[in-house]
Amino acid sequence: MTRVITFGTFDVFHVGHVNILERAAKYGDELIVGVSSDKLNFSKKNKYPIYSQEDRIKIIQCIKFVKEVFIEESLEEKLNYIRKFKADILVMGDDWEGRFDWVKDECKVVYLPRTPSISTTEIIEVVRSGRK
Ligand code: C2G
Repeated sequence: MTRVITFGTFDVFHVGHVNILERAAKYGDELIVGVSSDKLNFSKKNKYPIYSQEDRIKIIQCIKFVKEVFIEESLEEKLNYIRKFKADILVMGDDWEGRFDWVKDECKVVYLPRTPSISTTEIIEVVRSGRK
């Protein structure tokens, strides 16, 4: 049984998020997802996500290739989450390339290319500007 873990905010959920979850799931038998808390987002980006953490968790729980979802409270807790959920592989998008190599003693780390041309930030900009 191979367990895969990944992390993200998954705000304004879009196909780039589906793609990374789908590809991550293929690395093992079970995919566990850490959804970053509203507080963690505020500390990282100085703003809160558009969707609340409860709604973001609910969306991820509905994805058919996701086995388990939990709240990620801190980036530094990664190793503890990996141990707690007995993950064998950590998968992240390549915008995080190298950033989590420090857990490599505990589990394999894989960075996957992001889906091009879509991001939460861009969707928010388009909606705010009323651009068509
Ligand atoms: N992603 C992707 N393609 C996109 C957009 C996002 O593959 N076009 C991936 C990211 O690389 C990431 C995941 O989707 O692996 C979630 O992205 P975000 O919601 O932006 O997550 P982030 O705020 O980077 O939080 O501990 C790490 C953090 O919790 C990650």
